[in-house]
Amino acid sequence: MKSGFVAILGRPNAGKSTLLNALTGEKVAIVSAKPQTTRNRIAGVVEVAARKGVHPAAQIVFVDTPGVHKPGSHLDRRMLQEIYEALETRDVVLVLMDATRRVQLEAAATDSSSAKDSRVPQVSPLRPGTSEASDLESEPSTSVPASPPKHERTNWASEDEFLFGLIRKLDCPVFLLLTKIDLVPKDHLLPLIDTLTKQFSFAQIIPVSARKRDGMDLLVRKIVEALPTGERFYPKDQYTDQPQRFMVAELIRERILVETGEEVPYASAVVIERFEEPEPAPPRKKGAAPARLPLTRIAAAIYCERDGQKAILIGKGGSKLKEIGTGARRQIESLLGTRVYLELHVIVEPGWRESKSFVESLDWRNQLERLGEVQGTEKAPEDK
Ligand SMILES: Nc1nc2c(ncn2[C@@H]2O[C@H](COP(=O)(O)OP(=O)(O)OP(=O)(O)O)[C@@H](O)[C@H]2O)c(=O)[nH]1
Ligand SMILES: [Mg+2]
Repeated sequence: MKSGFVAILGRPNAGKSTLLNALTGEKVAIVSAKPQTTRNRIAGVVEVAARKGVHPAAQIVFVDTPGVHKPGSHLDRRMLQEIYEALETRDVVLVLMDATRRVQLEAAATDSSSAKDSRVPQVSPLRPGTSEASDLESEPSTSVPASPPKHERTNWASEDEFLFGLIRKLDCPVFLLLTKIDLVPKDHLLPLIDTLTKQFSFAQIIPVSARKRDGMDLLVRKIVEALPTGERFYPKDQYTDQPQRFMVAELIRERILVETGEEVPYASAVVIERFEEPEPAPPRKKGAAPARLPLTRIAAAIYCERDGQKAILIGKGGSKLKEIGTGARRQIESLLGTRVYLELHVIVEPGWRESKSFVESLDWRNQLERLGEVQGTEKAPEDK
């Protein structure tokens, strides 16, 4: 069989997490219309059956990453670090470009060459290592309705260059994926592909729509062809590396992204404080009525940076927190397959995004280590 790691790279909102979910057929990563949704790298594992005369069976470990953006806070730098770590182990890299945005940029570049407007970035050719680029003040009106707060809007052209700089250092096959093609007229795609082919020597260029599942089979086939021969990295039925406890935290954060605006989603973080799995149900007696689903009890803290943000998260008479809780609980119940009792509370932690220790403590891999330590300490007296 074949197996390997495939890093999914791209600017914020390119559709990386949507692609991961479409490929795995599971909700592995949260998705939102707001940029910078993903904060940690997340693996999604896909088993591919052998196709006679086409390819052998394979296990592909896709690794979703945070969107490449100019770091402003310690949280941003941590997100960039996650990208570097995903690139350390990879056999193939997928670079996702939102086709709707590229079409806008192409159009802007064409307009600018006639209007000679120096503020519009030139998209061709992309030069790695050069960070000077013109400022793009208004966002293109693409499929993505939401925009980051003004102070977080950064320079798109230079971030594209940074992304290309990252992949130029790689020695593995790099595929370009034009995403969200369901939103772009077909006649716009060909010239775009032509331009991008001149800018970088991609091993493959594949237009996809994760939403419509267009291009998925071709993508998987090309990846399997490029992977080395090897054994599975994960058990056959495991679809992600994230423990459920952290998927739950992400589902709560997803509701915050959906339910709140402005600064609040960016200044929010979720930490699970209590996660009590139900006792295994006793065997059912013959003829007895089916037992109610077991209950998982979860308590989570939502961190934000200011009192004003806390007031927004709680809402009038607690209404907003209730909406967040109800929406999250439904998703968590479908993830866990149990009923869920969810308790949420909001804590102000001023300037946490700038705090190295706080940001590190949020990382689920670090939390997992600490939990292991705590459990180890609790068990110690019995071990003696
Ligand atoms: N129409 C359409 N929308 C898509 C498609 N893929 C993603 N989107 C939308 O694009 C937005 C961003 O998608 P995400 O998957 O969260 O993007 P991302 O690259 O993971 O973003 P970050 O985590 O912020 O870096 C969401 O509103 C998605 O629903 C697609 O194939 N078609
Ligand atoms: Mg994402």
